[in-house]
Amino acid sequence: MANVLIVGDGAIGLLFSHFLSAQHDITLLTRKPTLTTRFYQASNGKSHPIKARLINHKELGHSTPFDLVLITVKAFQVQAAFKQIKPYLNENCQVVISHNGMGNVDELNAQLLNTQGLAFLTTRLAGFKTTPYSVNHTGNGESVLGACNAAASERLNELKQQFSYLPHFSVSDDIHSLRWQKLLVNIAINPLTAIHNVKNGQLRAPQFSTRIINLLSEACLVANKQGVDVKLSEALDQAYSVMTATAENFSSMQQDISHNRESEIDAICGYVCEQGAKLGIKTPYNQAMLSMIKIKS
Ligand code: KPL
Repeated sequence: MANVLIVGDGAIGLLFSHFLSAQHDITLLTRKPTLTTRFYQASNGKSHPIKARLINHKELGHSTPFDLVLITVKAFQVQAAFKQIKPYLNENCQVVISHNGMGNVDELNAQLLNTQGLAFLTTRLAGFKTTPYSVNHTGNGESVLGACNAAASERLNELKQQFSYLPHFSVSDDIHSLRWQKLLVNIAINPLTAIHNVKNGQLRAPQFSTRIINLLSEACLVANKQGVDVKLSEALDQAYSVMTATAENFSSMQQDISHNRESEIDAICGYVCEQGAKLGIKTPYNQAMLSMIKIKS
């Protein structure tokens, strides 16, 4: 049993807290002033209290140093969250990040001791908040964890055990490629659903196909130049199957923009533009999405 800190009580933070609490001591760090019990509701409608100790940043100092920290906040919130928790990690702590989009790995590695691990967890576990304090669990997609530094690679088996209560969980020795695969899906779906205010399934209409092909062509060129083996045809297949599987859902970016929240566009199209500029690849379609979403948020 590990002493686990989960940072962020969004839908994914609550789902991870629920599953990992079957095996570990969970402390859940929230920015909300209310520290009462959070709830997990299964798809069959049964609701259970989540076995976690709720704290806010003022109580961090009263905790025993954590063995495992799972950061579930959005890409642009990770650095600030890490700064808050850094003093409370034990010297062999494993830090795991899980968010849409790329980035954060180099910045975190530069701040960790070489005995502290860094790993990334991609997940297709799905849920939504029915109240600020409860999550409804809607889907059990795969979750895959991979090491992002040597200390995590060396202890990948231990991490595998620690996350074994997550549904459909596995580990990978090439998490960078898996992150790219998820990124390509996000590039095809998230900005267009936010700009046109449509559900994921509506993007299958022919009017969107040229833009989706152009966005993914640019991104695949960047990925290939980085040494990641992805093909445009596979990226398109994957994006259209996610549109079908989640046809009735609004993407996270559509929800962020329609609720006037900051979006993850910098970690999605922004990452492709930034890498494209470094690698000498033009990315006008991703740049257009980046600019349009920035204007809206
Ligand atoms: O990850 C997603 C999101 O909404 O952020 C999906 C559903 C896969 C769409 O890109």
